[in-house]
Amino acid sequence: MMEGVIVRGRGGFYTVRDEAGQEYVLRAKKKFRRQKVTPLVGDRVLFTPGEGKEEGKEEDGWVEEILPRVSQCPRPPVANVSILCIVVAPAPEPDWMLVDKLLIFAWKQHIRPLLILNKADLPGAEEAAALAKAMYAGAKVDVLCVSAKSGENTERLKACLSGGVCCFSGQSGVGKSTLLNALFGLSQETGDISRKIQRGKNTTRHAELFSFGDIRVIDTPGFSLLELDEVFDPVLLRDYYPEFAPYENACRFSPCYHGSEPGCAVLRAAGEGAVHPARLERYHILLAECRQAWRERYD
Ligand SMILES: Nc1nc2c(ncn2[C@@H]2O[C@H](COP(=O)(O)OP(=O)(O)OP(=O)(O)O)[C@@H](O)[C@H]2O)c(=O)[nH]1
Ligand SMILES: [Mg+2]
Ligand SMILES: [Zn+2]
Repeated sequence: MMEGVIVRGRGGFYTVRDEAGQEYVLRAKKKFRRQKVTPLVGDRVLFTPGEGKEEGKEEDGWVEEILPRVSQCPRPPVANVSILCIVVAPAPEPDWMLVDKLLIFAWKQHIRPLLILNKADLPGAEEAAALAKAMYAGAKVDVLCVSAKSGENTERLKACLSGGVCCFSGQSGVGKSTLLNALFGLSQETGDISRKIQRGKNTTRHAELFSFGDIRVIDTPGFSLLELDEVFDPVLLRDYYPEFAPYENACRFSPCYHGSEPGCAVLRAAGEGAVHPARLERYHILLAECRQAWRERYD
């Protein structure tokens, strides 16, 4: 058997790239379905290549084993990511709740997040960048302002991407594919925002992994809805807000959800501006959702 990485998957066929850069189109063994395991882009796999077919068309080959995953994102569904690049832009208007949820997924999976504000050339970019930095400084999330169009900071971004698989994710139209095209000279399809809204569709339809020396990046389709679909004890939610940590021991109650408890040090810190009020407000919305899902978990 050979070893490789799934670089794309379409209609039940998986393209696997081996160490030498050779690609094989394979099907997944039936046992994966029985095990309720879906092969994902980024998976390291063992495979048997097909025989007697032209290059790239070895459709009688098989993905035999999926090697243990280091991480697995529910959305976008990719495996073995070590850096999650969350891309936002002044247009389309940033959905910060989506960013918060992606941060929770990243930290749960021990993936390092990086917040990228693209389209720094557009009006409103400075305000959006200032807001992002203010909101996420306490959580120690790096914010990098770039422009795929003008090339501003693209070299700095590139320098952040080596040493692991980086997944570009975020809303449709923020410029994920345009950025990767600019960074690596790719020619992936990109689409203008008004057309996207009319069609209600993504330009990028499938996740794909690209390698450039020691840099590996995954481009993914944008999305706007993200559920915290994994039900977990609401008391754990606060662990994904690193900016709460310095205050937590000072709360009157233990455990404290930092909801509306009297003597809550996190609420006090937010009142004093030490925790960003918008982050706390969105945390409260997620906490309510999380509590409801937890109550209904056996229904
Ligand atoms: N002004 C400006 N426009 C940009 C920049 N980067 C991307 N765009 C434009 O934004 C639009 C959307 O870009 P895409 O790269 O298709 O966006 P995407 O995030 O890949 O979208 P999906 O594939 O649908 O998820 C295109 O019209 C791009 O030309 C930028 O830095 N500045
Ligand atoms: Mg795209
Ligand atoms: Zn508290």
